[in-house]
Amino acid sequence: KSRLILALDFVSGDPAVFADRLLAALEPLVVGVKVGLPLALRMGFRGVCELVERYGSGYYFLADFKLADIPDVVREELALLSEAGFDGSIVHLFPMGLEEALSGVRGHDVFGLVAMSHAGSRLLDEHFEDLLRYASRLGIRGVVAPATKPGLVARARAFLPEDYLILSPGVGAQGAEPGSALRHGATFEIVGRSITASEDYYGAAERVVESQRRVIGE
Ligand code: BMP
Repeated sequence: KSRLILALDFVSGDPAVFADRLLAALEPLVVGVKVGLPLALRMGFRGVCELVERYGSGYYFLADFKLADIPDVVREELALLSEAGFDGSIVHLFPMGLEEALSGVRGHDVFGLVAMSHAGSRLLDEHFEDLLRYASRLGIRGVVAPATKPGLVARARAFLPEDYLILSPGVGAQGAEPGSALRHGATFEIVGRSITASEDYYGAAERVVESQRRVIGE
């Protein structure tokens, strides 16, 4: 239906009511929902699990807890997130040593973070090539690469195996134009505040999807 993944970080009012309203309305436009610590801390992990259960048939649920621990702990975290109903998880790659932890993960996608969207992430940027190489060795579902640094998205696309997905945050609130990451080789764009903070969240999502369609149609 689109290439739009909604980042559900910032909520107003009762978090369960807010999330319910958005997810019930946006299903025709949004393919996936990314949930991380902000929502879990607001509504409790049980509340998050209820959302996953209620809307899991309409959306791909991506757990974004940016796992970055010793491999045994990452393995346990992935098993628990999978058990909670999430379809995939975002994992930091810089701790490395993840081969064995990931080899046991079945039926749950793993996305490795290879760069971040904010300007100050210099240390990660310096190791971008290493992280890409590591990501491609791991045999995972894909990577997260920033729409705000389109050159990196293009390099990721050129370097990674063809079947790797590239998820790109940084569209909207962080300045990248909707569709711009797709143009540089991303598979999906992750968009949060420009939709969730809009009074007209449906219209905001529609505008993102329209821009994406123009790029895909090019
Ligand atoms: P927003 O569109 O509101 O800026 O949200 C972007 C989302 O993508 C947030 O959930 C953030 O955690 C995530 N993200 C990011 O912005 N940059 C990255 O490099 C990696 C991310 O996961």
